[in-house]
Amino acid sequence: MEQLQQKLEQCRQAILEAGKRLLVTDEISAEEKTDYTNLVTKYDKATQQFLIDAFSQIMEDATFLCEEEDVADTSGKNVFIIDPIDGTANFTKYYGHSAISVALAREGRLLWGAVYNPFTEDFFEARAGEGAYHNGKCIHVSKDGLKQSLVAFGTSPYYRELRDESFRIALDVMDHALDIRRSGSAALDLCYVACGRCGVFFELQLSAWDFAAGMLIVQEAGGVLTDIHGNTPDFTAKSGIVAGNKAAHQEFIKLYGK
Ligand code: 2AM
Ligand code: CA
Repeated sequence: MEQLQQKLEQCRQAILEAGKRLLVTDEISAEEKTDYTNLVTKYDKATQQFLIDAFSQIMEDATFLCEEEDVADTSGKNVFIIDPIDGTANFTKYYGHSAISVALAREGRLLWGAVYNPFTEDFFEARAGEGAYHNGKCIHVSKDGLKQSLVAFGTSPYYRELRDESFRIALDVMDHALDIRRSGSAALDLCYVACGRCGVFFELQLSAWDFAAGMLIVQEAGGVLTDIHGNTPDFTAKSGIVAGNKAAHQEFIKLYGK
């Protein structure tokens, strides 16, 4: 246990160091992946490689499921699920709202999740069974019902066919909630649910690296995270995501669940 604690501290330090390297002021040029909204920069790739190298040194038998470069091996004892920059579009615009997202899974269970926004130095973290933390302080989801809540959402930019449905729900939920927010980082949206800033977050399709770390952080903060049908998603696969405090999540699923 003590040894795991030490290893997680080393992982934390690697994430902080990777974050420092994202505080760039020179020109960020982006390459298109599948289309003009699906961007990657040399920073996404460098951050991913830096973290893979660091975590491989820290944990024996580590394998990786990552957003960039088709890295997808979940066969190891320790599986790291990494989005090197969640919110790349924001990053290319110096928007200050992007995060490194890292989950560690063992034997099919999430063991640790960390989401770090280096621009604001917000470090969200959770360890299974031990609560969720924001910069070292224990966090909890809010107690607000939907009517009193901000609802964060994403538009599944890589799935154009989900755009109308995403906005239909967002438009409709404005009549049931305090207001809506679209931040550009699903990992941070999940952390905002975990610390009570938002009552609900939804996005109709996300990849494992967008939500695995945030999933554990929401759950450990006392929240609920399901797919749009109300089922627990597989954190190594693509899924629609609805996260919230229990009451607001339930109201949301009742209104928009399939
Ligand atoms: P990414 O930057 O790692 O790809 C939110 O909708 C999710 O979609 C984010 O987690 C973000 O992850 C992704 N995304 C991709 N393109 C986007 C865009 N143009 N604007 C906002 N989010 C985008
Ligand atoms: Ca990314």
